[in-house]
This record gives sequence, structure tokens and C-alpha cells, in this order.
Amino acid sequence: MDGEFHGIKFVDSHTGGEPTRFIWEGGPELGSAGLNERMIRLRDEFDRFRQFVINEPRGWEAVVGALLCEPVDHTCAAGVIFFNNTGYLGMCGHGTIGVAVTLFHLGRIGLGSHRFETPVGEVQVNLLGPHEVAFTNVPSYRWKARVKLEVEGVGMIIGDIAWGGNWFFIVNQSPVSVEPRNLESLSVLSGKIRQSLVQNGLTGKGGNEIDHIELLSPSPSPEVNSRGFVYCPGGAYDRSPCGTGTSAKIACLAADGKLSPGQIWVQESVIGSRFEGCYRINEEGAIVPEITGKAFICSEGCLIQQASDFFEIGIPLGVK
Ligand code: PYC
Repeated sequence: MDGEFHGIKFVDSHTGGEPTRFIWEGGPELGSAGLNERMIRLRDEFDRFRQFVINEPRGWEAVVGALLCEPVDHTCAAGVIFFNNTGYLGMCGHGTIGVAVTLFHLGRIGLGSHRFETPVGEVQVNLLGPHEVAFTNVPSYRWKARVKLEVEGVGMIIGDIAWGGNWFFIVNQSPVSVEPRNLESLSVLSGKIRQSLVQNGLTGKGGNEIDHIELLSPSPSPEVNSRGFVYCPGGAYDRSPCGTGTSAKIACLAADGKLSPGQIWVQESVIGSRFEGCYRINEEGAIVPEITGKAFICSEGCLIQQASDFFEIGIPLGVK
């Protein structure tokens, strides 16, 4: 017998190694308000749906969910709400690339230019090929430069607080080298940085929590500008170079006069996948990043919940 959720159709993809689970049918009825209001409704009334989609054994900690919604503006190709193992994301860069490739796979969009609505604004997507996407992110900016932070057991760390669709604390010279063999230490360090940000009352604009930590090191490849480790809100690390994190970094480079409009920045993830980024200045003088990356389809199917399942919404975070 079925439980409360049924007919939930999904396509899984990965963007530079980072998974996106796109739900294109069977999601909760969220009404027709703006995407931010619908995200709040999903959070407040249907959080069990998020848990059901993301938690083990159906999902896992690294996966980002993307719920397809009817856009308010029907000239947009889609509305999308992103979520993960702890909550909801304003925007998600790797997810946007994954969603565009998935919509193409489903035969819902063709190659070329499209617009998606997200809770933090509209993003422009250019499907360059079946796997390659360039997206124009929301305006990004540095909020505070060279913030000094005392981190327990580590000492003083200096970082920038920046917005790229999510809030980031960006450490340009990571005290732990960004390499796959250091994944454990990078996660521990990031967790401590996040704790210290909270303890010191450091937030993004409007008191918003800085829930992503970005640690950067030089890459061994000369064609790459920087290699990054991005620690996500639920404790997983981003396998991709992180679209919103690359946008936030580009905003800092622009603020420092180290990257000109149109100049390419190559950002590599800790596992070696790459995004190319650049920016333009819009009419309001804001930095608008454009990020290019590739995604591939992994699987598709239907999520099933059976009424007598002890873990009907999966294994909650913190139980494992
Ligand atoms: O690509 O923006 C991104 C992202 C955020 C969290 C995981 N990936």
C-alpha cells in the first residue's frame, strides 16, 4: 500500500560530480505565488517531502533536490526550488546546469536560451549542447572584505563574506591544502569556521546565516585559476566547483580589481571538475556572473513510499 507520497518522478544527473535530483512530477501543491513564497510553503508545510526525496535510503547527503514548479512568468521555461539534506537553497549553480540538461533530456526545452525562476530571482540559461550549459546568475557581491576570524585549534583565519545566490565565507589561502586526500581535514576545518562565524555573530546582509564555506588553494594545473573546497550547509562537500561559490569568488575578484568584465576565471573543484566563469556589469552597476559547466544524466525513475516503512521519510540527519 502507498504512503503519503506517490507518483514522484525524478531524473538524477551530476554536474562535475555533484548530484542533482530533479523532481518533475508528483511534488506537493504549492499554489501560484512567487517562487520564494512557494519555497517558504514547501519548508513550512511539506518539509517531509524534502526529507523523503533527499534522505537515505532513497537519497544521500551530497544530493541537491530541484523541484520543478510552474513559473509565474510564462515566458520562463521553468520555476525551480532547490533543497538539500538540511533545508532550502536560494539558488544552486550546479543544480541549474543539471536542471537545464535534464529538461533537454525530457524533451521539454531545446538548445539555446531559456529563463528559470528561482526563490532569489531569475536566472538566464543557455543550453550550448546536450551537456553544456552557461547560466547567468543573480547579481553577486562582496559584503565584507578580509574579515579576521579566530578559529578554535587553528588560529586566525582571514576571509571575505560574499553573496553569489547563497552566502559564502571565502578563505583565499586555505591553511589545509585543497586536495582529495585532505577531504576529512577540510570538512573539519570548515565546520569550525562555520561555528566561529556563528559565535562571533558574523552574518551576510540582513543577518542571513553564512552557510557555505569556501576554502581555496592554487591548482597544480596552469590553466586553472584556483582550486576550491566548498562545504555545504548539511556537512557534505560540493563535488562540483560550486556555481554560486564561483560567482561569489568572482564578485570578490571584481571588487579587488583583479578580474575585468568578460575575463575568464577557471575554477576547479577538490575532485578536479571545472567551471569557467566571467562577469558583466549591469545597468545598476551590479556584478552579474556567467558560469559554464557540464552535466550528465545518471538515472530516472519513480520514488516509492510504502505505508508500513519504518523509515517512511528516510533516515533523519543525525541518526547515522
Ligand atoms: O553549485 O551553487 C552550487 C551549489 C550550492 C550547493 C551545492 N552546489
